[in-house]
Amino acid sequence: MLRTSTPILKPIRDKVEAAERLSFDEGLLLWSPEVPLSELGELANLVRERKNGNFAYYNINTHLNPTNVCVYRCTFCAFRADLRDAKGYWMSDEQIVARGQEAVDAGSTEMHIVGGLHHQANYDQYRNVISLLHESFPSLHLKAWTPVEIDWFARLTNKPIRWVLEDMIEAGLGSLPGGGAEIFHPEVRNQICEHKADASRWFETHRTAHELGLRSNCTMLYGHLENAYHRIDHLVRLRELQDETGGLQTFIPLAFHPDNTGLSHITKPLAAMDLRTMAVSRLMLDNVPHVKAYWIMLGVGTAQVALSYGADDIDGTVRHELIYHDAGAETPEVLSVEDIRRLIEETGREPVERDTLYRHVEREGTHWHAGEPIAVGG
Ligand code: V47
Repeated sequence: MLRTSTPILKPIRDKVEAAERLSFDEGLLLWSPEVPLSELGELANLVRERKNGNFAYYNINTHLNPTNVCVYRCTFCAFRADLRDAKGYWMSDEQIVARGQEAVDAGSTEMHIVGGLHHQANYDQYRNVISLLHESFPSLHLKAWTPVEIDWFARLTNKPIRWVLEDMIEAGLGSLPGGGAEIFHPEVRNQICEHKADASRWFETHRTAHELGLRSNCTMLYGHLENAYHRIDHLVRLRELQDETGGLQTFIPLAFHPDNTGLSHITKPLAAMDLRTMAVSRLMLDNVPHVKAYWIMLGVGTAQVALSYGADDIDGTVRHELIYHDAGAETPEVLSVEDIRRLIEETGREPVERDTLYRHVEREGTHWHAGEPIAVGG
């Protein structure tokens, strides 16, 4: 029995204890300042422990952003560059292979690959990123391309999304990361990224990926122009996709970082907003197995606390992250496995290394193999 006591939370508390689904309006209520953060955290923690016990997952991973040059101008993005910008780049094959080698030498199980939509790159150049890495490092799981990129590749090739995904799978694609979701509701999306793939294209891409047997993640960018209604709308849309396909593995709430962006006048969300978003997400997404506290974005301290506010995963060692660091993130560039395990253990949770598909990793130094899939409770 929980100790929570705020009267307006009572019906919600009863439903959470009975493992019943919360409605849209109940989700909205969770954003009310009348709902104390600590009680919300307690409820989210109940769901978190029901699903994942005392485990806190991490992986050993490396990022690769093949280019920062981008035809789009999302107002929240500090990473993009124009075609003629001095900071614009496209990675050579040698640089890509060197990054793969560095990843494997560090014991990485996963390469996280996303980037810009270069004005002058053709589809084969993007495909080559995947095939080059897959052929050179077959054990490295390639979690690559958001629906924004897949949609762009469909335009470049004049083919359907399904064709692009099938072709990328043939090249070595292992799963889709959660990016490009931002806020689905057009009232916000049209203000922050009006040109790129809209919500229906995002969902079509993930639905098709799931039909083809891929797993994927999902995200929500919060703390900019959106309000509670837009956030709940976003979560409910994801919950509906998951009811349909069951292919979503992890939800990652992403706090907006304003530095060097077109929205630099906005104040970065603070820990209370981060923890409330984490908890509400865990409570609304009753059918998504994992919720991630991305330490790069939250900061290590808030990520630790988030493990008691609904999160069961902390992402990975993360080498070469650029998107958040370009936007003012002050977190380190990489954490060692010892650091990650210690920061989890300090919270009283048990660290578990997983691969991208949530299988236990058994490891001897940089040699590893994926064991049994991690069982998730109801
Ligand atoms: O889609 C861009 C966000 C996303 C900013 O799948 C920003 O495991 C805050 O999706 N402030 C890409 N956010 C990152 C992403 C991700 C990260 C970690 C793990 C996984 C996963 C996926 O980053 C973008 C956008 O929503 N973003 N700029 C910014 N200034």
